[in-house]
Amino acid sequence: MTIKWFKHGKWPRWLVGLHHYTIGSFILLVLTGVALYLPIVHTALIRYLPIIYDVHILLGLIFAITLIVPFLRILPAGRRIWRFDWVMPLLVGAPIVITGIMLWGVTLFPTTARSRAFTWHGWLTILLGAWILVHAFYKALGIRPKANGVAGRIDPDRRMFLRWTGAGVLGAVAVTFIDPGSLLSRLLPQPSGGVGRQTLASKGIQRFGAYYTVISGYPKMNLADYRLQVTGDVANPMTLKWADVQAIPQYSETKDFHCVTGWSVPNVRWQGIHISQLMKLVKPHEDVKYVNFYSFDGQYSESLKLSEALDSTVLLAYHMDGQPLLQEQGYPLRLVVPKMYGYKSIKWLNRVEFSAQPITGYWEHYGYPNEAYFRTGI
Ligand SMILES: Nc1nc2c(c(=O)[nH]1)N[C@H]1C(S)=C(S)[C@@H](COP(=O)(O)O)O[C@H]1N2
Ligand SMILES: [Mo]
Repeated sequence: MTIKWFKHGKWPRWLVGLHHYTIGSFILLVLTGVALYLPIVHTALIRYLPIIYDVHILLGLIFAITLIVPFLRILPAGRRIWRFDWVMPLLVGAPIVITGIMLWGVTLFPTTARSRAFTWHGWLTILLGAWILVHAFYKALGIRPKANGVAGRIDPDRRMFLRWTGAGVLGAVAVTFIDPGSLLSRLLPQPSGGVGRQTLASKGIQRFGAYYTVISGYPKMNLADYRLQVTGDVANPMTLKWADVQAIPQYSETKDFHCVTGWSVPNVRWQGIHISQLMKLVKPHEDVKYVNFYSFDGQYSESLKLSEALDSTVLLAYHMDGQPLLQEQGYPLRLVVPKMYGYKSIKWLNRVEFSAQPITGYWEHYGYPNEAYFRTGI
């Protein structure tokens, strides 16, 4: 009799269809998520990323609905289900959805909570993925656990649904706002020396979600060879050596950094110079409305309206958190536009052009908006 309960064919068609949809969409979510985040894949799929981003969010929202649907529909009475089949998607799926929504809602949540949400979004997905593999395995082998016990079968009802989903929601709030991860790492002994996490962290490496590049590798530059061209529609075009850049009075800004793909870094301290200081040197003509930026990686470019470029938070930065930029982060000079998504903050900057015309920036060419102020939504 118990075996009859477990037969697939006995489940209503809509529930079986939903089950297959959820599995398929989970796989797609993992693939699109990896494409957005993992630098190697990210670089390979560059031209498709804006669409991959939208697909990921759309699938995520549908995934959230598929988690809730069994609750809204009356579940067939007497169809017992293996307890973990019920618990895992709710307990782990709910915080994945919630952390995902936090990543999506850039301006709605504090950056510190969002940067933790990013970490947990990944780890919980790995956990759920691993469990789905285990699930697929025992299904394939036709293993039928005992009817009772922790791993036994139960009659799913709405109270359980609420309890497990609620636990997942609370869990999401706890890990993003209380951060047990850092408590844990303070209690655990820290690895000393070597190329351990600490060494990397002290270099600031762990602060950023990823070090992006659109070419293969990170371009290298000696300060002695470095030149910053300041050109365009100006009275007095100049080529600055590193010492000339250093001679310009330095400003400092502490701001959060947001990449459009979801990761954020709270309180990054940048030091560098303002674009208005370059303007004093080169004297742009009246008709200049845009500032265009070019990288010595030979590929990347960006463009800002003059008014945006003159915002007091915009810097050509050479220090981050008190240290010279890492090679991966744009050494020796990068643009920082804290009020816009990270793709505006062009690295390895070597040319600033004042112009009456904008250029189409690297990502803008692939469909990202020119005005990259933070937004929520597709
Ligand atoms: N030259 C260059 N600048 C770049 C990029 C790049 O690939 N090449 N990536 C941009 C994107 S999308 C982001 S989010 C930030 C990432 O900064 P980081 O590499 O210091 O983390 O740099 C921006 N500037
Ligand atoms: Mo980005």
